[in-house]
Amino acid sequence: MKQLWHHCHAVTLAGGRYGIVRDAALIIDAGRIAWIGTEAQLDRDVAFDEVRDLGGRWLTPGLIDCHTHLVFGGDRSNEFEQRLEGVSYSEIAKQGGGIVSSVRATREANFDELLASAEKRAKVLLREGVTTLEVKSGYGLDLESERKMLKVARALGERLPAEVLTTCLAAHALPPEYRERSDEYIDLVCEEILPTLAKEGLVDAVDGFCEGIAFSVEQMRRVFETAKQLGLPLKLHAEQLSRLGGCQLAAEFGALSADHVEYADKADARAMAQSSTAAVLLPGAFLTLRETQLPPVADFREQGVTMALASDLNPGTSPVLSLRLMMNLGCTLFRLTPEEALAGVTINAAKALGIDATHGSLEVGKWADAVVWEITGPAELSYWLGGQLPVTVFKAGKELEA
Ligand code: DI6
Ligand code: FE
Repeated sequence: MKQLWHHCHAVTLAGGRYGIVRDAALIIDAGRIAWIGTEAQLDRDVAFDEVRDLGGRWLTPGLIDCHTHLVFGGDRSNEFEQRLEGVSYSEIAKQGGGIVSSVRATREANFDELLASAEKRAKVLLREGVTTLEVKSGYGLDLESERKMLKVARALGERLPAEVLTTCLAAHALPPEYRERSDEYIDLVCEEILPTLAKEGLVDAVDGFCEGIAFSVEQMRRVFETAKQLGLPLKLHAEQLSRLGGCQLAAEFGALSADHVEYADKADARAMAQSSTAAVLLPGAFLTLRETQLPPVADFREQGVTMALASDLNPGTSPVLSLRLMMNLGCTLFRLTPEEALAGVTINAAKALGIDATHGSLEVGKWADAVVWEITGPAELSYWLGGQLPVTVFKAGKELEA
């Protein structure tokens, strides 16, 4: 099946750089981009099975949400109300709320219930052009429940017209039954949960929460050593609420990404640049927690650290259902440029997932994952605060139903 897409302006992100081809044409062959150039350069003698006139609209790579916790039981809108009344996040946690309440609800929910609620949320993301997303476990915190979450994520990948990459985040929080025994829980993660789920093919990457309220650098080092032995790529929730040294650990292990990173500094940026560890910025959590410490965007920029943007979709600190809204907040709160915001949800998000050889830009050889936007220019993608832009979405060259 050979297609021609033409009469559009393409933001290619080729080679990881922001670049525009005006009056562009693309040849799509068997779901991949076979050629891209200007309409004037197009070889008129080639025959196509299908020709699509994109009406002079803008074409971007399909959006990639590289950090979500979108599989979970229940919701925590009650805690949102409590926080508005002045109850703190840690007080709520002490009363048995917070992450632990999502753990309880996730353990209680069966596979079908988890899948149904996750699918609803994922579809909202997809409607505005997300063609690939990452889904973390981390609300199960025992072998069976972590397995259930990752199986739901795999099932989502089969049901949705989008790709789903799974990340095992068993080291997300201390399960209540391990109170005061966090090293023993890390033993369980390293000796049982990770090896078993990796063997079952449920794990594409390993993540952890390195923070005072979660796990220490030394505990995360053990998790990383285990993951490395299993041949799995690494990610880390690092420097979100304090500077513990997670970014340095992520860099030392050559992790794909360090995420949140509000409390990272210049030395962290330097180390991350050297190990090609991406910084995944999560303005939804920053906003929800009314955080004031800004991630060191200028240092990342200066050191050449890859900056991705993601939803962090989770029931506690980032009830976010729009990646485009994250582009807006990335610009407004973190002072990214609209160009950086678009790179952050395409090629740089692909780098943060280790799939940039095949995803994230409009380049020969890559999957024809793309979005057609009715906009006056690419900055408009970051400009609107919410709402929905009319789009046409292609996954591997195939148009998705609206
Ligand atoms: N960082 C966060 O902000 C969330 N997880 C994490 O590692 C919190 C998740 C929750 O409150 O449910
Ligand atoms: Fe997260």
